[in-house]
Amino acid sequence: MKQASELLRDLEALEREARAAIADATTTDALEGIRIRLLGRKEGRLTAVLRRLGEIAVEERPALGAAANRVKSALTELLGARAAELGAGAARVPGVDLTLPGRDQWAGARHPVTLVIDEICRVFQSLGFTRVRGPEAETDWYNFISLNTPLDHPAADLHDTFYVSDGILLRSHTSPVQIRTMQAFQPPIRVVVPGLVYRRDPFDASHAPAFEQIEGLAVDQGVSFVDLKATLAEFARRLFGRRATVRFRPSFFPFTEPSAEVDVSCILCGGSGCSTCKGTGWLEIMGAGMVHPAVFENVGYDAERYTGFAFGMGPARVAMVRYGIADIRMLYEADVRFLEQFA
Ligand code: 2NM
Repeated sequence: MKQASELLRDLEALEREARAAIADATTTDALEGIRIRLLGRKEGRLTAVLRRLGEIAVEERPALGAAANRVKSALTELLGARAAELGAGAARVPGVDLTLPGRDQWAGARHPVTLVIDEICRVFQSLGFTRVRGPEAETDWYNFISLNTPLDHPAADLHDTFYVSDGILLRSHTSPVQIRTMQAFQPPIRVVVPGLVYRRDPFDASHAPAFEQIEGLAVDQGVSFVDLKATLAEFARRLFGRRATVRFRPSFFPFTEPSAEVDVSCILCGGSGCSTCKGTGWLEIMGAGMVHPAVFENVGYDAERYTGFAFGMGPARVAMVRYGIADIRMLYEADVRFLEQFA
């Protein structure tokens, strides 16, 4: 017959060992292993002690049984508490504070200006235009002279343009790509040209030294100002909604004649006047015109045979109006808290 005192010593030793093992467990898997070794139905050490109660004298069983049950419930509670701690990530790992809040995974999002560029290009692609790109470093011939802009024109001034070296500069508009397209292909031509352009402007709320532009060009026999107006009116409806209208105001560009500033009815107030359109009901979005015959001569097109229209716009302006962004510098922020709003 087993001695009750012997069993009690085993029980106390078991409890000490078990408490230490539970406290040292660093994973829920390790903790589950400990639970099985202690309380498992077949091989659990505490289960074995309880079974051995039958080996001791009848009158000693109640006291020992009570002690065994106390140990069992104490260890069960400890296991539960440690499991909760580990589940909550509070385990002690050297050099790592697992109680800190987790970092969100962020998959990224397209930049608001990229979203607008793609939308604008898709609209023109649906109207039969092809999307093309070209170099950002250009010669002064492609950027100015071919476009009927003499180098003594204010736009070509050293103070307004980034010159790389003699006669080489960062393009101030994407028009050189239209020139290259006309040199490479005969009419009919319909292209839309997105890309970065560079101007020596101070970086402030409404200017940036590098910004995205989208220009377009259509050339064929018999292309008229009516085609220009109809194309841009349909563009405005497809981009801004069926109720959008356009307004043409006389303007001047060296490479078009006649030239116009093109306004779109305000997308926020619908034309009644608000803070975004400064009470006018109109947003100044585009410039446009009929391609100057001198430009056609410069690319070797017969200016008697062909006519064409061209236009240009700044997608950053559209993005700012659409998304309510007050300062253009926000568009150059790398802060994901800004970018993830457009995800
Ligand atoms: C604009 C406004 C008006 C334009 C002209 C040409 C070219 F190459 F055909 F002559 N490309 N783009 C043009 C005309 C651009 O941007 C405000």
